[in-house]
Amino acid sequence: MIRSVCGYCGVGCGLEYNENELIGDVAYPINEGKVCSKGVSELISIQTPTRLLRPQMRSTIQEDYKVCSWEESINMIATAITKTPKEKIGFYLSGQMLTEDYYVANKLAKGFVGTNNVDTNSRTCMASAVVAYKKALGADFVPVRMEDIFKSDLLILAGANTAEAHVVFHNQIKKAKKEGLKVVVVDPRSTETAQDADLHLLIRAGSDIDFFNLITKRLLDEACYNKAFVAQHVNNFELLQNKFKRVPVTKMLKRTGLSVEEFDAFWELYKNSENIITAWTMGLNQSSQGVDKNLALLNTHLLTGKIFKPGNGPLSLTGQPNAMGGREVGGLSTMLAVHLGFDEESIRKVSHFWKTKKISNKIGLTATEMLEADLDVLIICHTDPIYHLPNRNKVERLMKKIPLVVEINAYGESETSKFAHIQLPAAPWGEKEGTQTNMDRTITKQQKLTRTSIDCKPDWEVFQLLAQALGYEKAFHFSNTKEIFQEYQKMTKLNGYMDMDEADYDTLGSVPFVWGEKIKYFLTPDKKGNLFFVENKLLSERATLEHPFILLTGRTRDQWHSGTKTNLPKTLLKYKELNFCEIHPNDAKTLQLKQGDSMKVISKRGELITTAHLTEGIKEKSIFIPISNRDINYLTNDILDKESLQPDYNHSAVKIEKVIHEN
Ligand SMILES: Nc1nc2c(c(=O)[nH]1)N[C@H]1C(S)=C(S)[C@@H](COP(=O)(O)OP(=O)(O)OC[C@H]3O[C@@H](n4cnc5c(=O)[nH]c(N)nc54)[C@H](O)[C@@H]3O)O[C@H]1N2
Ligand SMILES: Nc1nc2c(c(=O)[nH]1)N[C@H]1C(S)=C(S)[C@@H](COP(=O)(O)OP(=O)(O)OC[C@H]3O[C@@H](n4cnc5c(=O)[nH]c(N)nc54)[C@H](O)[C@@H]3O)O[C@H]1N2
Ligand code: SF4
Ligand SMILES: [Mo]
Repeated sequence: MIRSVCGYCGVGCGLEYNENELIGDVAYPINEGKVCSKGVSELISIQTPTRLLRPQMRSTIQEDYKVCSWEESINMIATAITKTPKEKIGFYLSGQMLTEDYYVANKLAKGFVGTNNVDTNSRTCMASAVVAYKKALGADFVPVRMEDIFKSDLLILAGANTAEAHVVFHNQIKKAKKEGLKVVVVDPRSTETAQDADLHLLIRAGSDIDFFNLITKRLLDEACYNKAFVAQHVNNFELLQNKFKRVPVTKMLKRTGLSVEEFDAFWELYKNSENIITAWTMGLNQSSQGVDKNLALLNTHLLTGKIFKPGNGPLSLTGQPNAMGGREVGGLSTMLAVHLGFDEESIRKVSHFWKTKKISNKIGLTATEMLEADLDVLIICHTDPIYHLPNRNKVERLMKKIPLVVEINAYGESETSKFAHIQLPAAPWGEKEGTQTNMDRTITKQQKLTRTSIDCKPDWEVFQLLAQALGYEKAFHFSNTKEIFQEYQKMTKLNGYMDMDEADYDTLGSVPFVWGEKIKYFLTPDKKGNLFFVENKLLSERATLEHPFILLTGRTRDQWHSGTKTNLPKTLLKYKELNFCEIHPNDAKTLQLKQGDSMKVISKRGELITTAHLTEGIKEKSIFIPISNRDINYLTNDILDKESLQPDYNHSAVKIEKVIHEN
């Protein structure tokens, strides 16, 4: 029996591998034996004909790929890097890479190639939460854990569909409910999560700042904020209080689409709950004001002092298995490594540690900026930007202009593969080992369960080969993931509050390590939390007469993003279709659409064909299409949050046409 962990979502469930069978690990603290359909299907996805098994290359994207050797492909990339100015080189990483993969890639790019153009798909996912946590709490630090729901009285889930996106956590929520936890869901759709809640607030997409500000307004007006906590631990209170004297309450409530009665019912519950956790994900982060939405939420916890104590706190639900680990390593272009920035002192410390003089003090390009920057070399690992970036027609145009696009992928069928020049075969989950940090700071270890396919390599090895070809053998001579993890552990000591060095690589498989458990205080220089006054500036794309619907996008339970691992003949779990569009029956009637009809959805930027699914679970004039439809981002707009540069995937204006099939 081998004990490993699931490589899909940020819950990070423990698994047990017995003679070709995967089951939940009963002894694992996170899931206590429970798993979802994705977890148990991990094994099947390793054995598919769609795996990428050999390195291959081509001179232009019009040609077919030809199989080549590792040596040939790595040398070609190394030569291109040597000839290219470093600001024209980009590394596009992923929250699904393991910590060791991330560490080697980040060390190579920032430490030795000398470019900070290292960013990750987490930019499209968690960037708003990162920026807000740093502003309000002082660091990208999640101050509450999943298990706290059992000590809490009220869980608010805002813009999060745990029933489909964090399945095992959702099961625990249901268990906690039986023990008395009340659950409020704030979502413009009546999701399965909403159906399980005590109260569902069907708010208008994009109005979360108004909603959280309405809570703050009540806290201030009814003086039920925590005066002692605020006085001792929180900055900017007077400023906030003054600003809130003049907020337009009626207008704010109107923008949320909630009635006075609905908000009052919520307020009664809120006011009378001793312990509160607010959890959120993409409904808040993916927004033109994603950071502000986060700050409005964080304000409520700072004002009530419901933070750093059991059963309380703002819990950002990380989506990918190692998005948090990647950020800790330094996978975002806006930080250097181990949560350190690009200030002189940090660069000095990291340069000394890596024994290099190449680190630049210039913040790198984000994933959402890279394609516009006329790069000459782009290395993409474990993610599919052609599929996932917004405004796909534009993304395709820009990608085509890059002279060398390298894709490291375990599967051959990504959308990006159509635009790459070199494809390198990675060893996927099960064929490699390494660590990941789940959504609540738990470091877990994926184990190797089967032999690595002959020509595939774990992602870290690919970056190490490249580093060696560039002449950096001295800094890159790791022989296994344990050595990398241990170097990373040493590095975390450069940052006072990180305590990963206490973890033991060898036992992580069965005993996960939770870092930061001693941190029960703000990580700002003055050890105080910061309140910020934010307002809904209505910056998202608006519905117009021509494009009267707002498109929401998101997940379904059994599919993982582009589906390279889940949309396979053997694993295709028919829980939900891959391609459908939720639409309100009244809107469908106006458009003469019936259940199952073919429909064309069109935005200013592009279009796609989908199938009507009539449901009263969505607000009128909004529609929802799951991201298992790989064409989804032909529709979406590329408006970004000004601070986090995260896209606004959930607010694109579209029109709908019925597709008439000729017989
Ligand atoms: N099955 C499955 N699970 C996954 C993934 C997957 O691909 N498949 N991906 C993982 C990843 S990377 C991530 S980031 C997470 C995402 O996890 P979630 O964010 O929980 O998943 P989404 O389906 O994107 O849900 C976002 C919710 O926000 C709502 N929403 C949209 N706009 C607004 C708004 O303006 N305000 C509010 N309050 N709500 C809004 C949507 O209706 C939707 O219900 O899931 C992770 N888990
Ligand atoms: N419209 C819209 N767009 C979105 C979102 C949305 O909600 N709406 N969500 C955004 C978010 S939150 C996210 S996280 C992104 C996700 O977007 P992506 O990261 O592009 O989605 P995935 O399909 O998970 O891509 C992972 C890739 O890694 C490959 N892979 C699998 N295993 C391995 C391995 O071991 N090594 C390597 N090198 N490759 C491997 C897979 O084959 C796949 O091509 O999408 C973003 N885009
Ligand atoms: S809940 Fe997440 S981590 Fe757990 S089995 Fe499902 S996909 Fe894997
Ligand atoms: Mo994500």
